[in-house]
Amino acid sequence: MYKVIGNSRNRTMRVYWALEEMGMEYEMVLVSPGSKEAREINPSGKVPCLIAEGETIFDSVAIIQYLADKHGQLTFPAGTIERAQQDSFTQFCCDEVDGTLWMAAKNSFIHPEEYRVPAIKPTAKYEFAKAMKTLETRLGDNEFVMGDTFTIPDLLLGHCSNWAEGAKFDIPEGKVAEYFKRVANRPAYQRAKDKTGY
Ligand SMILES: N[C@@H](CCC(=O)N[C@@H](CS)C(=O)NCC(=O)O)C(=O)O
Repeated sequence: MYKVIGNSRNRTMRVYWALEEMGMEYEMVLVSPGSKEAREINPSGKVPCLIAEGETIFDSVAIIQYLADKHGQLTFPAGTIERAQQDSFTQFCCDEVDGTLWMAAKNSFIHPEEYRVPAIKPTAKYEFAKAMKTLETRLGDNEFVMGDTFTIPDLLLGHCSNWAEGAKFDIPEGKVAEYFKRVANRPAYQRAKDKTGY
């Protein structure tokens, strides 16, 4: 059975959600980010980690794309044009959405106080707003970023939208807000939240 290292208050939720989408069993090994226990598994102390087939994988995107490829769900096959387009949305999410939220978080409460630059927050909000405009254009009238099919970047963007709301970033009304609602209402996300007490 898969072992998921981390807890639901961070990017580990992406792994729980992906496993719920795929109907897989998993064991939750509750470990806090940056803790001694996390460092014993991942030298950086970061979560999530996944233990699969006796090996450890770090990084939420690597983990959920591995699961998707392995089980042939939530993804287009490697080597197809659709997969390249799907991966482009994944990179967009990592660079422009997750990266921006993470920059704001690091400078609000993650870094030691003397290394924080709280004045970065307006810049982060500006970058986030730009990313939301790009998302609106790229999404168009599609249900999900790849059309009718829910894939890995939808899950990542859905997770980031929840993070953004918590961090008081503005989600533009209209297509983007409706898309985020659609993604967040997926039963698998609700199950992951219920199971992990989020
Ligand atoms: N790109 C990585 C980022 C992992 C990451 O930064 N995780 C945070 C929690 S969401 C963490 O463990 N932080 C602890 C630390 O940076 O010491 C991923 O997607 O898994």
